[in-house]
Amino acid sequence: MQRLFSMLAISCLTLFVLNCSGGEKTAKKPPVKSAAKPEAKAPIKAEAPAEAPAEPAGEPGNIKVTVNFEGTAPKMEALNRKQDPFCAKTAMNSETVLVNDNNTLRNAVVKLSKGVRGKFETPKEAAVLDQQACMYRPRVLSMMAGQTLQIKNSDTTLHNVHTYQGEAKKTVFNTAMPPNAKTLEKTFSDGDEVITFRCDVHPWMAGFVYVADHPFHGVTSTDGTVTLSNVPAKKYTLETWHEKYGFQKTEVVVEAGKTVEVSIGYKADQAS
Ligand SMILES: [Cu+2]
Repeated sequence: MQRLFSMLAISCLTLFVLNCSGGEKTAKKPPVKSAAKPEAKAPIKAEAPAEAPAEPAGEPGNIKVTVNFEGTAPKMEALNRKQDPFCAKTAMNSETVLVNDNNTLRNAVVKLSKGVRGKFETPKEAAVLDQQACMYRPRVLSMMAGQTLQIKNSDTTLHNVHTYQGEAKKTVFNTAMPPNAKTLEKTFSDGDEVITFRCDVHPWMAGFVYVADHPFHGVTSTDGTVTLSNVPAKKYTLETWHEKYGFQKTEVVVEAGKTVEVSIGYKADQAS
């Protein structure tokens, strides 16, 4: 996580915001992310976002976000999984950077920045993170603070789920999951955080859970897009996060009943 935050200071990128109503491409300034270190946070901090006063807002609209990737994707090397005969049965490559055929970036979190106010219901259905063939599936997911996360182990080998929060890599929980372990259920009450999942048995295993304090978030998949739906009409800061390339942000204005299209680009050479 420290590496990710340090990258914020050096990221100097060009964002292109494409507004479908105007059809204009406007070069924007590089994303402004404070170089100051974020304040240390307690692992679980109840901010009670649901209690915040609702802001007046018009009819909702939608934001369709495309996360583009410019340049040559780094080669994802084969993982050395020989240490565990169960894992070694399945060949896997690193998945740190997955670029789709349409030059979009997979596994990027897309979200409205912290501070979206309103009464938002916490989803009743659980988010699910599985350990399959000694990989986290999905590798990246987003969920809401207060929502249940079910953590499963579908493998017939021992994993341990070691989670970290924030720059200081503070452990949130660390739980062994042997074969046939009971599903672990966790909730996170601290919104706008990325929780990193690692396994101390298998050092290549990595997963990332973004915890939002509102429902306007998602993760890019094989088409590199996320649509944030039913967003109250007004101006927002939209942020993306990727495990290697870090944060980017831009401004977006949601108009009632319309879908605004936004493109955010990462460059292959921007990572340290
Ligand atoms: Cu493991």
